[in-house]
Amino acid sequence: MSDYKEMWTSLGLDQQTHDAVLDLVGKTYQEMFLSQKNRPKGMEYFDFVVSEIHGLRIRELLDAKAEGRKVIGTFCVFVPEEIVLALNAVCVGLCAGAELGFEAAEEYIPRNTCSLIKSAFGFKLAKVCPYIEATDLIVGENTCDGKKKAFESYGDLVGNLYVMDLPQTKSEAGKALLKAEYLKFAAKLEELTGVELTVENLKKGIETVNNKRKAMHRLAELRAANPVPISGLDVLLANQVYFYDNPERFTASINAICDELEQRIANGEGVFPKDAPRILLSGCPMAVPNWKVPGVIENSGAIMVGEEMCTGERGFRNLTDDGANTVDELLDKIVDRYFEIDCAVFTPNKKRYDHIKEMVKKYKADGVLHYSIQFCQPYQIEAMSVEKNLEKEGIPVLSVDTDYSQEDMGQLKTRVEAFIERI
Ligand code: BJ8
Repeated sequence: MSDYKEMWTSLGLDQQTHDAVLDLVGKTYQEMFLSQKNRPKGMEYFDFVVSEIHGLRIRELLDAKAEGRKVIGTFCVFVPEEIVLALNAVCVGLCAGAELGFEAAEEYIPRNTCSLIKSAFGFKLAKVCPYIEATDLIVGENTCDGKKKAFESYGDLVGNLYVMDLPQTKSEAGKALLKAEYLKFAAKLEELTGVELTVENLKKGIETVNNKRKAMHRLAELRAANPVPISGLDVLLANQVYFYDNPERFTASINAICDELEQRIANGEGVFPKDAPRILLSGCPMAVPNWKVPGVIENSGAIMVGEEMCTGERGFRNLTDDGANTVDELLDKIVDRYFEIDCAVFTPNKKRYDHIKEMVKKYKADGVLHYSIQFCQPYQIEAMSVEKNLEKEGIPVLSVDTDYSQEDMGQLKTRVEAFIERI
């Protein structure tokens, strides 16, 4: 670790607060992940990744920069990684999942802003995120009102923000807007990287990201088994690491875990007993180290069998078709792929309800826990429709609103335990 101190100082981090953050992540990880029983051996890779979360990966990013590659930070699964990779840049997710620097953040955004947005400000203001500091460009997006307005002042804070406009309806006009925005984004990145989009580099970018998604599809499908061969916490962690790890190495690690899980299934081996209650998690994204609700679920004897969220199936679900012969046609294929994302900022958003039901069936879930971050209106409002829609069909739903604090742990546990009794 002492090895990295110099690197962190050069990035302008506040050493004391940063040490405290790493300490907290390490302790929480120990309690929630390393204490699990019968974990797949392949998860050792992710233990290593988390232990090096601000170490080795940051060094890799800085090495890439020294070779002339650019680092692009993102906050949303609408940012097309295919284009970033095609232009020889590196893509890293910047969402944070801890309550840090919130008081300072409230100088910029109101107290009743969702924790995901607040932590973006908090991590920057507290000088604890080497990913933010390593970026050449940060991409914001006009999705929910909270993000859209917050990015106005976030831009002043970070100084390298680019904001992408995004549609709010699944209409032809909406699709045309997405295409126009992806064209602008590509031009911006071409200017930044000095690389031009070609059919070859775009196809290569598509292939790399699709491989990552295919590995996640494989992992997801193995969770339909009974007993389930891997905990939901471990899969959520993989989903979180998905956003900042080297894509090829990540894909290989997930495929290695899948090989191991296939063997476990053949042996009838699981992490929880056969017939343990199965829960599908649905709702807002969960960034590292936001493991509170999953931890409560799995410590109460139920197992998570799927995540209908951007750090889950909403993020990796669709592949990009590379069957085209010009850059413009390939960009159309990319637009087609991203336009399918059923984020709650879209209206109407009926397909999301259908997808939740599909996932319940596919992963044989006994119930759905809908998770909304407090003050997230799009997901809080959709939570009510999800509940009505699913309960009508006999699928039990528990809707939970929470933030990044630990204060409601007791209350959460009581509600989750009562829900598990009901399913
Ligand atoms: S595609 S879910 S990553 S916008 S939790 S900041 S919605 S108030 S994160 Fe998202 Fe893209 Fe949609 Fe996915 Fe606003 Fe809600 Fe906060 Fe949110």
